[in-house]
Amino acid sequence: MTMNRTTLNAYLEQEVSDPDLVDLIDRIASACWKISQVVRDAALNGHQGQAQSINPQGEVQKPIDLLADDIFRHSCKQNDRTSVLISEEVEEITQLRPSQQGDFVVAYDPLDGSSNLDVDLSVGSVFGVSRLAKDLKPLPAGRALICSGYAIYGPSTMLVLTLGTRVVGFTLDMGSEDYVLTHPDMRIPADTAEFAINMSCAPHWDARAARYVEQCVAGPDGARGKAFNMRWTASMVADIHRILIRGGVFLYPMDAENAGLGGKLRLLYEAFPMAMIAEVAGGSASNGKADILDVSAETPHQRTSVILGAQNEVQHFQSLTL
Ligand code: P6P
Repeated sequence: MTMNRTTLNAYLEQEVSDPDLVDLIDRIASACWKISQVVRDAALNGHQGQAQSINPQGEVQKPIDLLADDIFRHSCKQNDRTSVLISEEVEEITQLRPSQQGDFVVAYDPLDGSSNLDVDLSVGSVFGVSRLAKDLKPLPAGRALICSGYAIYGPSTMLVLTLGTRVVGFTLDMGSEDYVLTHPDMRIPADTAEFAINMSCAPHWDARAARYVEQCVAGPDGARGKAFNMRWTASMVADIHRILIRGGVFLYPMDAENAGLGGKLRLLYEAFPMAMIAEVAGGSASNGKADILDVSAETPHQRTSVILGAQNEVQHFQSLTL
């Protein structure tokens, strides 16, 4: 039985009226295809190990992070209306063309979770597309995102994106080099019994995060009345993808080690795109106090805590008063 093959191009032609936006998403998809090839051949081409340069987060940049950024940047530049690029790998905001000639803003993490590459675990790229605000403020508002998505480079390469009404997943057909629609409506159930958190941060959590996890691991006789499973891949894309496939909740709560920085994860090119995807898929995304999409972006590499996924779990976390 042959699958009804809806390709990414056919989907975009049907769903997006702005040809320039279709072109931009197409180019981002093409960049992710190229990055998937670089990721697959990393060990063969000496792209593992560490570079000498340091990214805005103060982390040692691996050569492949830089390569992925070049690929992403080059692709977005080919779009006639992309005006601003905001990349995890570059300190400054890149103004490609004056606002009169372009209005798309692309905030992206070209290779998220790259520390997993050396051990052959899934990594990904994350992106959020918005239009320049009227005041030309280059930093987008979360609720102004027009398209968010990620690519996951795992056993298969998938591109998951939303334009605001549905979350759809395309699987890369290596033979035809098409992205084929395989997940036409990805949803996050309101309840779950699976949480994702880096447990080694426990000594640094605030009381609420500690209480939430304590309840999760207390089992059926505990306050939650059910047993929870736990996963942590140290790759946000992989953890969020699992939640979109089988439900769950992802937590990177504030901890004493990251409090001075505002959190571990980055607002513009990790939390905002994933929050839009989560909300459109019927889930929630909070910084522990407010919806992430309502947080105001003041600096390009601003950080945040993230509680994202099953709506009732996010609400339960926020309801824990201590
Ligand atoms: P930790 C990867 O570096 C990342 O930005 C996210 O993809 C991931 O969820 C998190 O950091 C992992 O953090 O503390 O487990 O290394």
